[in-house]
Amino acid sequence: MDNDTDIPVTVIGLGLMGQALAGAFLKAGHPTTVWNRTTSKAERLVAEGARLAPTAGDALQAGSLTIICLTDHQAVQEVLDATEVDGTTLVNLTSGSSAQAREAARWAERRGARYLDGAIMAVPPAIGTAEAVILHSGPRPVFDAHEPALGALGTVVHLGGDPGLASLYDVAGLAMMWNVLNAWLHGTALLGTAGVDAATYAPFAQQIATVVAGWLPGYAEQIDRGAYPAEVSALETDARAMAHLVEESEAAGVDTGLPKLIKAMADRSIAAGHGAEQYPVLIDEFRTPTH
Ligand code: FVH
Repeated sequence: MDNDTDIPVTVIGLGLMGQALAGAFLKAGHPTTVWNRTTSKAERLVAEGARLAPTAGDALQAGSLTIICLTDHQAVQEVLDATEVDGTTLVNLTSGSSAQAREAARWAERRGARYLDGAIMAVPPAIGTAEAVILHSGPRPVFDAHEPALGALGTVVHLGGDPGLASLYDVAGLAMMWNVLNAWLHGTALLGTAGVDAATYAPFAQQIATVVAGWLPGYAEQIDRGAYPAEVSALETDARAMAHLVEESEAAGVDTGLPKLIKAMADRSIAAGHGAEQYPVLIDEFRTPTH
């Protein structure tokens, strides 16, 4: 394993994220070559010591490791299709679906490149700090060989050999984030009708979120076992409280879409005979979608 910070690296794509990635490599001491369609975005990095390559192909040849961070996979194909990638190592941190990641991995293999897909779970200012978690998936030996250099970007994790895993974790994390935020916004709207402002509700909501987060390992165990004994509460008890949430929302003139969706899932599960089981039995509703 090479852990020398003089390993030359390349960053293709200098949007907000690509600039942060290249900046972190430079700060860690890596000779850094950059390329971007709009060359002016390289100016600050060049002033900091980066080399601006005239073409993407030239940039690829300069680094023993190339990070790609563009808008989407289509942009990646547009840039790489006309470029020689044989013998290079590509780490594609562009957001996309798991299917796109797997297709990109097959494409790279056909063209003779080593390929890791990745997902950045951070915003640009966090890049280069331990707070920036960057997920990778694809061949483990490729990750191991480049982990020291990748480590300049943040906390790097390898999830497994399936190149689609990083994208799947990415969307799973986003689902968590948006569902938590939407639940909080819903509660904030409800309490707002009684004159409670968002800042007053926030600490209470934060406490609930923390308590619920603590349930996850035990619930995960039930899901993995496929057995859902009601240890603390039965689904039919939850469903009665869900009805209150729908009623309160209707009465307050707050949007009922989310609570009705949650209640419909519970109702379907109860109708299928799972009312006496515990909440995570709803996993089956997600596994057999009606939408
Ligand atoms: N910014 C963030 O907080 C998030 C955090 C989580 C993950 N993302 C993903 O990172 C990818 C890039 O995001 P970004 O924020 O850097 O995006 P932009 O600032 O809009 O930069 C886009 C770059 O892509 C280049 N580009 C787009 N299309 C093409 C193309 N057809 N050919 C060549 N380059 C292309 C664009 O070039 P230019 O417009 O400057 O010439 C930028 O370099 C993204 O997947 C996020 O989901 C970031």
